[in-house]
Amino acid sequence: MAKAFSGIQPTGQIQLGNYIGALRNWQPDPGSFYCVVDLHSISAPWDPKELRQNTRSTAALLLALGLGEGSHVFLQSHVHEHAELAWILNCLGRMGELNRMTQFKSKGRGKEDASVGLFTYPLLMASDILLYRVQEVPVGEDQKQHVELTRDIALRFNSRFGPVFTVPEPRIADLGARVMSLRNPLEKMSKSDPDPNSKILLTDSDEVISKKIMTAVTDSGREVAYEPKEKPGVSNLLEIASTLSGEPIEALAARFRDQGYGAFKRGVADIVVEVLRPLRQRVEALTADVSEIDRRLEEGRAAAEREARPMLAEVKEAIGLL
Ligand code: ATP
Ligand code: LTN
Repeated sequence: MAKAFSGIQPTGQIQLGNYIGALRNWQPDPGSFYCVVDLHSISAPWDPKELRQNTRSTAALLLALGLGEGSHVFLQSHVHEHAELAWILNCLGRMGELNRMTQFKSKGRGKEDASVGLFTYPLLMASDILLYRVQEVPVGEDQKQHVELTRDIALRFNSRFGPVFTVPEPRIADLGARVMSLRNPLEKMSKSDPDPNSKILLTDSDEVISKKIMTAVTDSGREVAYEPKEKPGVSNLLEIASTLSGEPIEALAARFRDQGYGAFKRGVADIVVEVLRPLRQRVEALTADVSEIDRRLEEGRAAAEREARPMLAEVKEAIGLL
């Protein structure tokens, strides 16, 4: 069984793309760690009150998914080894390689008021991963480049200072690794998109989910077919329905081919509603008891520290810090 590490930012309410591209593929295996990366989320402007709320609600979701039983759920800022290793990796990472990160290019490059943290963000992510000696990092497509940078840093460190780090692999699903916005199927669905109709939140009611899917932007024509280039809107809905129902995409497309977009969207909405309802109910039950969430995060912190502390000590020793 491969050990995994992954993280999610408390930058807003969790959206369907997070679930399909990442959370759904996080397994509660012993030795795996799943982290609410609160320090990453302050690389863009934030409101303290919202950060507190989003951190708790994101943690509640991970716990509702059962990731605190077997595997561990914790907050990044609770384990100071992350920030400390990040400084060391800041001194090993190179300007050139960080400049090539597409996430930085789209969010920060050329903006005088972008934070320095937005630029060095991938090295904090490398620290998260490398502290836990994991083999796998289950993420959506947009994070692949950051995991590859983590591999490069680990290999560079090991060749210079000895075999300290485990070199991890990204684990990216074949289908659903890039769920697109419901308003613009050429852009990825994103928590921080200000348009509420662009994304389905895991907290949305059945009615709201149905309405958002019924009004999703589709393509010209009326035939339902999986053609991501020519029909990005319809293909996105097919991917969502297929990943959530387990029904192969060709079978779904064949079933709805000649029924028109209205009937197709109703079918997709029913699938999404059925999958999200029980999850939403579990989250609501858990959110009612804040002290229980905090207690379980404390357990996660203790487990994370048991791994991170000796790892950081090994790094410090290897690089010559007394
Ligand atoms: P933000 O809007 O703040 O950038 P985000 O919605 O992109 O947030 P992250 O916290 O950056 O979400 O990502 C958490 C995980 O969800 C990552 O593994 C990321 O690859 C995955 N993910 C995010 N959006 C999508 C999407 N649209 N499709 C598939 N996976 C996604
Ligand atoms: N950068 C990631 C979040 C993240 C992460 C990690 C993912 C921070 N640390 C470690 C996997 C492993 C993002 O989703 N934006």
